[in-house]
Amino acid sequence: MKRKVLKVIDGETVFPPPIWMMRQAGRHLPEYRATRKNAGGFLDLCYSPDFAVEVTLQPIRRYGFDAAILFSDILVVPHVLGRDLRFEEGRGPLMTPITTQEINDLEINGAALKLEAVYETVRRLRKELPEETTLLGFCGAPWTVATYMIAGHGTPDQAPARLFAYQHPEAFEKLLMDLAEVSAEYLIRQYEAGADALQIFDSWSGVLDEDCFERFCIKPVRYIVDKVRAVHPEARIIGFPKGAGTLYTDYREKTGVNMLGLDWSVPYSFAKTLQKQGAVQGNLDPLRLVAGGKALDEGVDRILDNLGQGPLVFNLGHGITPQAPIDHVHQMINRIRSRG
Ligand code: 1CP
Repeated sequence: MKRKVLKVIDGETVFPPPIWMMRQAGRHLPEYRATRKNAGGFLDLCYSPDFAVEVTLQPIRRYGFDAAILFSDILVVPHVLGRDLRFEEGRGPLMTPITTQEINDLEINGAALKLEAVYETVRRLRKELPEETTLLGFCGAPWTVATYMIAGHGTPDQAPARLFAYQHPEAFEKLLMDLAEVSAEYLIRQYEAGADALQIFDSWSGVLDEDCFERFCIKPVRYIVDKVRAVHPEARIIGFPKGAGTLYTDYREKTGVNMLGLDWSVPYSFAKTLQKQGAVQGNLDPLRLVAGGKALDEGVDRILDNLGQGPLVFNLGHGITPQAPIDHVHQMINRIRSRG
């Protein structure tokens, strides 16, 4: 049996389209908040296969999505590279900003092996998930992960990382390629543990000029894709270069990802052009899910009307927000599935 999301990634049209939501396992679910309390800290959730399996399965049980995404975070990679990482309730991730000297001293050998708990989670998930549910592994793209390592926290436009890259080009390039190396090994191990496909989250690619987009986003992601495919030529990879605008076309062509995750600012006319070159995933504005009602129905219908006749995985254009009501998620799913 070939799972629906995998059919779409391979270029087939499946209608109604398979559905999952970025950040589906997380704070909009009361059962997630309860498990998080029991686990202690957020990293305890990520590194405990018992807890991580449980929270990965929660949205599948509740909504019957077509794909589950491994519960972890993109910042476990810098964490196993020795960077301190804290998650404070309501504040997001916090790290000590990395210096050029610390970049030069980074030791990448063996780092991916330290994420054995994640691979164990993937192995257990593949056994526990329904047969028809696709299991997605993931990592952050080097640029996006680097922005947090340099600023030490989330920022609206990643000014600290952009400035660092201009001022310390050599150290910055080393950081990106070190992250690419470890991330590739991390993805290979997730794949070997049973992930059906792999998503690379390039959430901050939209703040770069064209030249930096090429060097910081495309180049290291191309490196990861090549490295994974050198071992597993058939591996299916989803790229999500949020905010890439017209550079979405280059991103697929030059990195070699199989499917493109589209953010909600991508116009339908352009999305259709991208879909002629391969599968697309997206792209509902997450705030339509918060609003519900007509705003939600119209958003869903427009995506189905414009992209439903080609290879599409229905998703949000970015992660679900904690305040999105569960009823609205059901409304979205019912609307999509009733179009069959
Ligand atoms: O269902 C899922 O998607 C759960 C697994 C998952 C994934 C794929 C989590 C759990 N995080 C991520 C990816 C991730 N983490 C990204 C890429 C996707 C995106 O753009 O949303 C990014 C940028 C991060 C970094 C991060 N981790 C942030 C954003 C910080 C910022 O201000 O820019 C936050 C808030 C976290 C913590 C986190 N990660 C995941 C959850 C559920 C949470 C909330 C932690 C909590 O319980 O308090």
